[in-house]
Amino acid sequence: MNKVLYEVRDGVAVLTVNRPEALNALDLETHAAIKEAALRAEGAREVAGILLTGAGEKAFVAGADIKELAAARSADDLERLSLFGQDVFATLAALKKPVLAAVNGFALGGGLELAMACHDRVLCENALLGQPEVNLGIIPGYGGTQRLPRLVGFERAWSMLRTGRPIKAAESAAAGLGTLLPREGFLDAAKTRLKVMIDHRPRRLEPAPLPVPEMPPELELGHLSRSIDALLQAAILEGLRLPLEQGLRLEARYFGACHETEDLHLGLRNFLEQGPRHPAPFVHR
Ligand code: DAK
Repeated sequence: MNKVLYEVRDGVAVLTVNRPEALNALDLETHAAIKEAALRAEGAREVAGILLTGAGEKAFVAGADIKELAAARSADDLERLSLFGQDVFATLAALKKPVLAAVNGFALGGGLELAMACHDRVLCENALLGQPEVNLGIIPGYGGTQRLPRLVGFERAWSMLRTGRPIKAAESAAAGLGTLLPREGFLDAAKTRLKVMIDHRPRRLEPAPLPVPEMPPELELGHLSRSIDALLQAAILEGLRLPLEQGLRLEARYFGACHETEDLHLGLRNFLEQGPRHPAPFVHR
């Protein structure tokens, strides 16, 4: 089965991530298929803009494929996987034709990072957006620590990243993540929005360093891993002082460092054995 569907109509290439049985979670094959489809659309004379969405009613993309992630054997493995994903997302971000993410449901973890790598986003009213990685004993590895603060501002991103709590479509839109659209006729309205982007130059994410407060706010983290939180804080605070590209490389290194903690293994095993709703028994090491 094709993991990314490719369809061109009226000058728009619609790329649909197509793993509805796993809520369109991104495994390596899907990453590669996204890159291939994006480059195909960029090279196609009949295509003026690209719409990226998820198959089914429920999800845009519910994250990286956690089962695949749990199979990584070392920090180097993880850093390599992270750089692979970042390369796919960098390809999307650098396309000359405008790329709009049509976020039609869950956009979690790697799913939100994928949407943020696009040039803009429309958010269906049923969408839920977040970076829940800390629940799994990891930090975002596909650009979330660097792109989210640049889109929604430091304080909101600091809270979303460190607590893992998702936000609904209306709040996401108010925060600057995209434009809210009704469920009825969502994809057609998304295409109309993309046509506006085709006629004007799409805005690009500001790659300059982002100022960070000297004393970032304290947060209540409950059961979440303090060792993972320390790596996450460092990735955010050190990364944002750098231009985007260097910040992304730094994030990949901190992502790899999660492998040295006990909490990564506890968090991933907990997800595989108990599912997403059972809090992991983190030991903060
Ligand atoms: N990976 C793999 N399978 C997933 C998945 C995921 N991220 N999300 C959902 N699924 C699967 C479920 O396991 C389930 O499969 P079966 O049990 O039916 O075989 C199926 O999709 C339907 O899910 P649910 O039954 O749970 O559906 P519900 O509607 O009840 O719940 C939910 C929907 C989205 C609230 C729930 O599925 C959920 O919380 N899912 C996990 C969300 C999440 O934590 N996302 C991942 C965040 S971590 C990396 C760099 C970056 C990353 C990874 C690696 N490298 C450098 C390697 C990023 C990591 C993330 O994205």
